[in-house]
Formats: sequence, C-alpha cells, structure tokens
Amino acid sequence: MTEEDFQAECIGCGNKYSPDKTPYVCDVCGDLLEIKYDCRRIADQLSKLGWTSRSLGVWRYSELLPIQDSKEIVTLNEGGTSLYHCRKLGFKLGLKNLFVKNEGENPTGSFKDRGMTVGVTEALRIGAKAVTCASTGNTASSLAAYAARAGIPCVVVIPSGKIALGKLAQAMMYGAKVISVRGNFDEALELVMESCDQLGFYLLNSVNPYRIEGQKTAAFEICEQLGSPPETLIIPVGNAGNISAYWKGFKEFLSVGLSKELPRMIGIQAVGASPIVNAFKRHSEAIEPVQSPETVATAIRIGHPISWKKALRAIRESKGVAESVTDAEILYAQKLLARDEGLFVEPASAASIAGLIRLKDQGEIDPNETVVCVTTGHGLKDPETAIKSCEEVVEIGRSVEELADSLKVPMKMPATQA
Ligand code: AN7
Repeated sequence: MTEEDFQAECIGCGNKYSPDKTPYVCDVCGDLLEIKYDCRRIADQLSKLGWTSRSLGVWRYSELLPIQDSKEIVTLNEGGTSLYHCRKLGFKLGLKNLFVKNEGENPTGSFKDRGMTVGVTEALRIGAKAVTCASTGNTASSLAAYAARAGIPCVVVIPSGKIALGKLAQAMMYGAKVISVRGNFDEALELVMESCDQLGFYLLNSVNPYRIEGQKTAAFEICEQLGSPPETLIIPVGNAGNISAYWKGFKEFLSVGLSKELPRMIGIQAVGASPIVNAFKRHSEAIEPVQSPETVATAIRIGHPISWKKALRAIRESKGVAESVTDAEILYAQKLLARDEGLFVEPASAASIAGLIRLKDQGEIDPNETVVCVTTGHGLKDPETAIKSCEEVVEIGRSVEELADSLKVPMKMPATQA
C-alpha cells in the first residue's frame, strides 16, 4: 500500500492527516481519528489479485491495512479464529442460527492481538523507542507479547489489584515493565495519555487508529466464514474500540464490493459500568462517565470509554441497540457456553451471550435471524473467577445420604437432538 491510498481523518471536524504525521487525537479539536481508504481503488486492486488463496487472518486483508512497507511485519499469526455454529445453546435459547466468533483463540488469548500486530508494526516502522498502554489486562498482555517480538521496550499501566491473574502473569512473563496505579482504568489511561508524548513512548491504546484497523479484520473474517454478514452482531463493550472496529470493518467490506449488507450492531456492557448503554437509552448525544465502575468482568470495568462517540454511531447507524447485563447474568452465561458448547471464555466475553439471552427474552431477536456473538477473551485469563463460580464445597462429616445430591452427575443434552 502506498501513502496516497489512505489517510487519517478526524471524526469530529474532518481535519486530515498524512500517514507520516498522524497524532493520536485531532490537533484541531481533540476528537478521535479514523483511517480512510480509497475504497474504489482497493476494489479494483483486489479484483486483480489472487488474495483469496491467502490463509485466514489479519494479514489476508493487507490491502485494507495502513502499513506502507510490509517488509517488517510483527506477527504471531493472529486472527483466523473459529466461528462456531452453536446448535445446542441456540436450541435452548430458541435460535436456529447462533454463531460464536471465538477471539480467545488468538495467540495471547484475546482479540487485542489483531490490533497489536498492526500497531506494533507501525511502532517499529516509525522507530518508537518504547511502547505503552493503560489496560484492564488484555491490552497489556497482548502489547507485551508483540513488543517482545519486535524487540521494543514496553511499559504497561494497570489498575492495582483489579486485573485478572492470567493477564498479569502474561504481561510480566513477556518482560513488560508493569506499573500498578492506585486507581481505576480510566485514571490509568488519563495518566498514560498525558505522559506518553513527554516520555517519547508510542501509545497503543485503542485511541490509536492503527489498533482499530487490525481489529476490524474480525468482521471481514465473519463475512467470509458465513458467506455474508450476519443479521445481528452482539459484542461486549468496554473502552468501545472493538465495536467501532467491527462496524468500520463491515462498512469497508461493503464499500470494496465484498459484501452486500450490514448487520445490526448490539453493544453489551455490565450494569455497573454502562455509560454507553445509559446514553443510548436516554437518546443522548453524549455519555455521562461512570465515576466508580464495578463488575466481575474486570476487562470491561471502564467508566469513561474513550471511543464512546464511535460506538454510539455504530449502534445508531446500524439500527442496533445497547443493553446492560448483571454480574449474575454474565457468570450464568459463561457457564452455559462452556457446558453446552465446550467454549470457555472470560466473564467480559460472556457478556455477549448474557446480552443475547436478555434481548431474546425482550423479543428483540427473531428466532430465525443469524446472530454472531463475539467472545473476546479466553476463560483461562481469569481462573479465580471461574473457580469461585463453579466450586462446590462439601462439609466434612456429612452422611452419604446428605452427599447424594452433590454427587449427582448433571444430565447433558445429546448434540444430535439439537
Ligand atoms: C476480554 O485490556 O480495555 O470495548 O485494557 O479485554 O474495545 O475496550 C479490554 C477490553 C471486551 C472491551 N472483552 O473491548 C484492556 C481493555 C475483553 C476485553 C473488552 C476488553 P473494547
């Protein structure tokens, strides 16, 4: 791809930036940036290329990625994750065409790897002396891995005591410098955004438009795996970069002539951290940040999502909805998906399934529509929460009769019945 093929554009004032001078946010109005392509030219290019023989994954779509010199791609073979047809869970919920896009299958166990392969490749291209992010866990573990692969020093800032242990172990093992702040994610992000320029560190939170570019490839993959876009996509929302990325991906696939429809975008937040859902339900143009966000799904324990404007636009443009779910609903959905389909996802990811259950009950989802739920991170990221949610403690000294109930083997619905 050459420089003229894309540029960054402010989503607020429309100011344009050449790829070599792209700040994180607009110099003029401070709003977020978005990478724009000459889609007609790319469509023409794709029609002459044998790109469909490339394997499924982020770099299959290199014509739609903003990397100018593809000689030094920092990759761990991200993307190409499975799309499972969940017949048993679908049967239980009264849905014929329920699919799960399982992003926990990425190399560090979350969707963040799609963004990091592009973001860290760009960091290497511009000669960044270090990379940094604030994180509820997965961004930190993914950045740490890609920085290690690129040979760039990495500093991650996390809310002290509030990230899942698997994620912390990963960031440490990959050799990142881990800084815990006494505060929440929103405060950690503010600190990193204020200090990265001064320190000369390259910022890899999703405010960085290169991250979004990598993440949008999951939408491309879904279109190809299903043969067309789903009617409805349900996705957990925290800092709101991923839902924005998917919507951009679905729109671009249409613009380059590779699909003919657009899905409805449904964003799910936890009740205790739901500023976007609140704004959606109030028909408000802006969010009101949640000061002390709280949820068992620590990945999405975010009160002031940086990409709220892109997310609200995605939901409204696509005629979708935003809904919130309780911690109990999240933990129930996590178990259901594991036990009915063999997919162990982290609590934040199960929010998409919990949201589906709630919206199906409300009559918002039709039994015949094709629904894709995105599960964003692997269950092993947060073993503590999983164990707490499944553990059955038996008191010593109880009689065999008293124990009989605990020892009953749960009945399973055979797959062939569904
Ligand atoms: C499993 O790691 O924000 O709405 O700092 O780890 O794009 O923020 C994680 C977010 C959903 C929400 N599911 O995605 C971080 C971080 C999982 C996540 C989200 C996250 P966005």
